[in-house]
Amino acid sequence: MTLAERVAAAVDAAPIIDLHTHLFAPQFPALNLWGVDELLTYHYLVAETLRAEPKVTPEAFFALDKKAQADLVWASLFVRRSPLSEATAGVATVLAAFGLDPAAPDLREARAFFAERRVEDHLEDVLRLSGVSALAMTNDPTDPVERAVWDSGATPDPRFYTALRLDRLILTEDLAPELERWIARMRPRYLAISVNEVSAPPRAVLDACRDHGLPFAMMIGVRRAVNPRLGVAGDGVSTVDLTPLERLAGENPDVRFLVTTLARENTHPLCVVARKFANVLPFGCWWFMNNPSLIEETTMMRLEMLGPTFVPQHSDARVLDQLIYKWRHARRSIASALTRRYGAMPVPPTDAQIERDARALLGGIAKEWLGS
Ligand code: REL
Ligand code: ZN
Repeated sequence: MTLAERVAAAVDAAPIIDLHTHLFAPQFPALNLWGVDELLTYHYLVAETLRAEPKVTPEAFFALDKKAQADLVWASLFVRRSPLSEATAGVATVLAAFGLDPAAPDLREARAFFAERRVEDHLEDVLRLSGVSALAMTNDPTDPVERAVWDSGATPDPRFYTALRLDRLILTEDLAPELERWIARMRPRYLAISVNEVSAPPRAVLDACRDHGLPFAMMIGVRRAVNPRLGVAGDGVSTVDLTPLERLAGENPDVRFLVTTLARENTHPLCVVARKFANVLPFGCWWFMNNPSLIEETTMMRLEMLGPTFVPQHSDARVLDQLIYKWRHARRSIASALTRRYGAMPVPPTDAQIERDARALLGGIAKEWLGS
């Protein structure tokens, strides 16, 4: 076997812990998205369709029911054009993984296939096909649908880790008791927030992380609603100053920070911050960075600057089936970056070394940070 083949085999075999998704355990049935219509109405594809079809206004698109939206996306991005973007290529990968034709003229065959699946079997198949052993949800107690499930006393499938999302909860006036209450109820693996610029979170958040030994995840550089007509597809990006992150990490050495940035330009400064502060863990190539070329480039940079002490990817999946493509594509990029770095070593790595590194990067480091 060539070095590239040995590395690819080790990366494919390593169990994945997916640090950030928008998926839900089966105990949250109303929030579970899966199947071809959900795949095609993913907001990445909505943005691409509205760009390809300028005569369709966002308002007209959103007025259609889900099936009609999916038909339009399919006709526009898969039939009239080739699925070259990462989001379209992803759908093709998923369909092919289930033995469906990614070049079909319409969605009849795919819909019939998904209509016959039982959701319980489908979950097991997707986890197996994607190599994911555990994944973090995004849990927001201010969402009434999600909240009702927590209030009903349900306990999520243990493969679905909880992550307490603070984007909205943080606006609560008396935050500390709310945090205590939801940490006790959800038993989250970490607290998380998405922000445009970095600023110190409220004291109550850092105290809660410290007291409960939980990491604080910051997802940095999103500019919400730059085109509000696109709804959830209308968010943008900005490059941000990471100096406040240095301060935060330096002043709180007993708090661990999981950090991902949305702008390509922030990837390098984040590596430098992580070199200075061991309590900062770069994780994943977020959203607009989740493209094979950028994952490979970013993973190379992180390997060169940090060695195997980071988490190369999280899927951010919103639709269960996306785990298959997001991880198959990411694994190829990660394997390719690793092969190049091993190729630069004067002595070729042993199989045991490759396996050790792949397992650490795909799941081991995440497990250490989140507890098993
Ligand atoms: O967690 C987030 O804030 C983002 O990942 C999401 O808001 C975003 O819409 C997501 O679907 C991107 O992949
Ligand atoms: Zn997300």
